[in-house]
Amino acid sequence: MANNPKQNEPIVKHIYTADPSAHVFEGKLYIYPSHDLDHDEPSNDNGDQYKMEDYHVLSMDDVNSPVVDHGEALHMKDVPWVKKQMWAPDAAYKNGKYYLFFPARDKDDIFRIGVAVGDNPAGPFTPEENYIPGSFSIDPAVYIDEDDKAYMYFGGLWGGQLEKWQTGEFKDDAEGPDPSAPALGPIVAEMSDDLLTFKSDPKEISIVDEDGNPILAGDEERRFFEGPWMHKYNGKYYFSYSTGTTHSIVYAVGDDPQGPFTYKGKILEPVIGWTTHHSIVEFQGKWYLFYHDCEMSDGVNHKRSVKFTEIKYNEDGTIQTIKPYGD
Ligand code: FUB
Repeated sequence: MANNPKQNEPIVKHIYTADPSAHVFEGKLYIYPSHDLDHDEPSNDNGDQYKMEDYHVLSMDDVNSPVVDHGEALHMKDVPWVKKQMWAPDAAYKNGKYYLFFPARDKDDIFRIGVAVGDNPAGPFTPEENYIPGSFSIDPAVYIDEDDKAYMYFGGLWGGQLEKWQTGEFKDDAEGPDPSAPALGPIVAEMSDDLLTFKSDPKEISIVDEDGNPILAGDEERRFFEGPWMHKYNGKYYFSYSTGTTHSIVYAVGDDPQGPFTYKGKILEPVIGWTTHHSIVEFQGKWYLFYHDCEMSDGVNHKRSVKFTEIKYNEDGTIQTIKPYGD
């Protein structure tokens, strides 16, 4: 199935897609989205409406080419540890193999992060028997640095269960910090060379303001909510994420892939729909933001569509804020 998208339009219209992780593999753009199901059940703050069951991989030869849907690359029925809700995935290439990383609820209803391996960027992918030991919460993003070290960033509040892990163990009734306390940070773990396990224990990332003070939990315009992404630009590490309740994609910059990161600003203003989730990729000399919104479904939060648009940097390395529907 092929669709010829323009920027800021759904890249495919035959299925609902969300949470796009874009990568350049074998000279093409590959997009790893969530596959939203077309149902009419009610929504809640726990995200039960996001009941995705499989992944499709999309690709484009270039940004003016048709988008190819390579079909189902992984279904939850083939993943022994998964009970439900295959949420935002990512992919990586290493050691001649392609890796699909994905969060899902395990048989105890706890979000974990799994990995599946294949020979082709479009899949199919063969899942590991169990989730990555020590993994928790949602929204994995794997970044491989120029020195070949690989890091997984992950975490998400509310339905993503990050609040429940503050003691290092899952506590079902745990609440987030007081608004005046530092916000919960996203999590990073260095990965083993085969990308199947964590080399070190996952640790919390610090995001600070321009004075070096931690961003507070009550600072909902700037605190991390979900959807981490890492990219490098001019030798600096750009850590970007969704602010959830205030619906923006924002970013913070640092000198180390594991942080700390200093908050810099907004990349994407709110889109139609509650969630916002993105990735950033350099392709053929330009930088692109892949994101999603609910325009095609007239605002149904769990029926989202992936779009993309070019991003521009200022001379000082800051990113120009995108208004998804113009001025
Ligand atoms: O797609 C389900 C969840 O919605 C993702 O994991 C979040 O990032 C949000 O986009």
